[in-house]
Amino acid sequence: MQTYSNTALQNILSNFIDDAKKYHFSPITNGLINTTFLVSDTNNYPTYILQRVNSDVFPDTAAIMQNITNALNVLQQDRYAKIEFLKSKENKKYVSTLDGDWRVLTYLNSSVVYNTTTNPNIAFEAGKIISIFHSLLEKEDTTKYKDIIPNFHNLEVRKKQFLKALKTTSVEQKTIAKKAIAFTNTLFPILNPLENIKIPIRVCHNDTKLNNILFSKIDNKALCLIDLDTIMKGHFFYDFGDALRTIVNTAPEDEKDLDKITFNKELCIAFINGLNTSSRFLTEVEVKTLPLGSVFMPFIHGLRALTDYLNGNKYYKVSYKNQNLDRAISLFTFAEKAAKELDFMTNLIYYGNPST
Ligand code: GN1
Ligand code: MG
Repeated sequence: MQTYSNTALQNILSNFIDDAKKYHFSPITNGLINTTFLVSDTNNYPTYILQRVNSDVFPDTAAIMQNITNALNVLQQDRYAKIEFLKSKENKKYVSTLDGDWRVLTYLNSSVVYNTTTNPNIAFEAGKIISIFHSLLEKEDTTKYKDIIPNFHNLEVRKKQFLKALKTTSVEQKTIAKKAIAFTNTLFPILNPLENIKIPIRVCHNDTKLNNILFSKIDNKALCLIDLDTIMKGHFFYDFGDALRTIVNTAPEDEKDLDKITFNKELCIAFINGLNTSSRFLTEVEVKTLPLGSVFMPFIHGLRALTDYLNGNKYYKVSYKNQNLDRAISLFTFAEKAAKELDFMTNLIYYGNPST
């Protein structure tokens, strides 16, 4: 990862505020795409987030900022905490420098994120804030939203990318990835019922993993969703499945000890109870897709990680060579566990009555 001096970052910040020299920066490393810093003042008080957009993944920053602005305008409600992007001195929501586009947003005081949880209250709150996000955006005109990454969660397209990588990768890489490749053969067929399904298109967050939800440090209430770059059209089961895979599994998404990968029913019940607090907007066909959504999302993420491994780790930041492969096997293992719980989830979603 490229490193930046304090002065370089202060210079970028000075495009947005006058007293940039009084701030210092610490990297936030749980995102795999963008480069992010927490900006704190001389009293060590966190005040802003400064972020460089990864232009390989997100070539059109203006389109991203337009989608985010559209959504944030609607999300300004009492039950949803306000996040604001600072305008630059030239009245823009980002500035372009030689090495990319940068933006600054307000840091929410006393907030915290969790990478994983074992706390049902957190699971409940996560479900609740996702259903608030969707109920507020329910009436949005989806045609206003640009496709930031076309076919982001399109399994057919991701399958083609995977098959292409399989053809072009080395024999050695393919041998190392044998187990992960075998997994795909069992999981693809399970997802057939979601193919060509007619289902509403909504404005989705498209990256609702647990650590993209801000919680209050004081009472653990969910405040809002962060990491808004993939706000674009999608299906509700994307946001459902992405959250579920990171809440119901108490291990991180690149966990190597597969025995630690869980489908925790208590957390699942709490998450779905949280969702039910504002989920009246969901149509019958959407409700029907939810159980399989919890297999679809970990699987498609695993497939993308495996494809990136076979391609030589070009897309995701990795901290060691086989991290994408570990992530793929871990995600496939969770997808397989979720596939065994389809009846449990169906009962829970329809009757609120878990058959434990
Ligand atoms: C990427 O950068 P981050 O962590 O917010 C990815 C998501 C994956 C996630 C894996 C634009 O998000 O789709 O779920 O890594 N975002 C993009 O944790 O590819
Ligand atoms: Mg993201």
